[in-house]
Amino acid sequence: MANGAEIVAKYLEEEGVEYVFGLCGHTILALLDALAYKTKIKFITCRHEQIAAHAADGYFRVTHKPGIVLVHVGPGMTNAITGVANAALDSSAMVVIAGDVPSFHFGQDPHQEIKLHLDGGQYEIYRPFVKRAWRVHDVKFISDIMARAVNIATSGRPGAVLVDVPMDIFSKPCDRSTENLTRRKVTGKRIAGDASEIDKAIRMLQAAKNPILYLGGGVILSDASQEATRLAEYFGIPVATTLMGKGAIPEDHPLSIGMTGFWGTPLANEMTKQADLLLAIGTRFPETDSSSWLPQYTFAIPPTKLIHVDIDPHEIGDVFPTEIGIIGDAKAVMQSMLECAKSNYSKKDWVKDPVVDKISKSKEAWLREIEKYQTSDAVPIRPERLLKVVREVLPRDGIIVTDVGWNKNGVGQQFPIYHPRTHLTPGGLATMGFGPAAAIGAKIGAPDKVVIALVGDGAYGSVPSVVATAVENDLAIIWVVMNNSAFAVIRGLQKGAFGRVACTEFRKVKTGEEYNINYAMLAKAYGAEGYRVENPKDLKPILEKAVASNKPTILDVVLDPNVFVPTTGHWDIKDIYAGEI
Ligand SMILES: Cc1ncc(C[n+]2csc(CCOP(=O)(O)OP(=O)(O)O)c2C)c(N)n1
Ligand SMILES: [Mg+2]
Repeated sequence: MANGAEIVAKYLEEEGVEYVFGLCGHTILALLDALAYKTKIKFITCRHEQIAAHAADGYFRVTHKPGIVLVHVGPGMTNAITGVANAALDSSAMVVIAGDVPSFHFGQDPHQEIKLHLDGGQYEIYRPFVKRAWRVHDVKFISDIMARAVNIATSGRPGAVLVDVPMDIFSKPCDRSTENLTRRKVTGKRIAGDASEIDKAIRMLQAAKNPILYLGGGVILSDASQEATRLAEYFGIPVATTLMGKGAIPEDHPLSIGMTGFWGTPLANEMTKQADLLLAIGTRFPETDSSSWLPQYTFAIPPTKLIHVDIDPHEIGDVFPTEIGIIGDAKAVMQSMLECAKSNYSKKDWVKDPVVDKISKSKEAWLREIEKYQTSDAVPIRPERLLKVVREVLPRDGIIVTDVGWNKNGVGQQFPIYHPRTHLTPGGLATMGFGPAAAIGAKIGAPDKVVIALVGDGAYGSVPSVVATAVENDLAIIWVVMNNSAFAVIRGLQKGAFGRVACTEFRKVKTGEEYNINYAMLAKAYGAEGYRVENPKDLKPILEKAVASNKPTILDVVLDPNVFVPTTGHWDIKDIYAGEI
């Protein structure tokens, strides 16, 4: 007879799970044993549960298979929260399995129980961000709950779920059969949109003078890039994206105008603002992509008319009034839109359309503005130069993982992405620490692709042990650390609003002297390769060498700390600091 842990392990294996990310604790030993000795599943030991959750998130983003996280009660569960909430907000499918204190000791202060408001109630702290949190009360329900957990995490708008298992339940024998554990699987996930609304939408699109197709992360989640490109090409519609939507259409496509918002491209902000019709697919119009929703910067809705397609009804009409709001899967809806277009209208000969010329001229003008920095030989190195070199070395289908800071904002604006699922970034929660850790899951999910994590020194310093997991598992990840001895993006906002600096730079407190960490030496201490780069001319050969070596490597790049990503949109926090709104 199998016990609870063996049933979970068997279920995961039947479900096709190959990796579980986590960190041990006494409440999960039964499951660790079952995974190791009763299945082929590999447990990826991380040195912190936040890292494990980000790694599972990165794995999902690259493979679209749910990320499975296994953590211990108490500090294990609480450490994982940041990574789970980050995944939840970016709609990554994730199943968190947590060991809990023995069920018959609930309320008795067993080791690591938190019960200030509820006996045995610590799993409740996940409720605000998971789609569902289960507590397994009886071992006979464990297989059903696991199947429902995977269904909920992976269906509709993907997200995170929690299965909390008191440790005695892992060890309880269960006489329920372990055959056909996955019989409850959802097998068809494409929710079609309302045909008459799609028909109306296509009529509006055909009649529009200067429409824009606006693609969010939902397009990538739905694997709908081809449909998006075809739809854009059918009507010759320029395409803008959110940060999470980058790569939904190749950014060197003649109709691509880049990312919108605070750190967006000037062209994307200008064209979305002037559009008479916006067809938005799979986006929640987040604040930074929408310039705090102020009409003078990115979106002026109204007068722009909005057609909004999303799988989650909560998003329709949430921030902007909507002409047509369609609930449905991005790929299914765009397929129907294309069919509707083909039966009613002929394809536009968009290649010679003046808008294509306008896009290309504007892109060239923007490039001319940043080119001098991209080719600058200045020491310390300009961040633009580093981004340019990383893009040149990274294959078209290579994966770039970013964090928060110059890396995220700069990549959003100045780093073209050509394929879906090759740009991984913490969109919603904007979590410092995501980039270094998500790269682990990305490389495990796509072992044949080059994976570069472009991250700040603040971010790398918050999760330095990621490299240990890479060395243990032979993961040839390259972390390019943008080392500027500061939480520079926050310091930039601080300087702009307060005119002076406090607590945003890395300095020795007594002397005020700069405190700069050598991450190349840290890499070597962990048994990885490490290079410190101070001269821009060394960047390319060293990065190429790192790619060719196929070993975990840190490139510690000393950067000019006083360069900011140009902002072409708006963020109202400056007005908030000034007490003006
Ligand atoms: C966990 C977490 N804490 C704080 C923040 C606020 N924050 C946003 S960017 C940033 C600075 C990041 O510094 P670094 O990684 O060195 O990148 P840089 O800005 O220097 O390019 C901070 C602290 C955050 N996003 N996440
Ligand atoms: Mg920094």
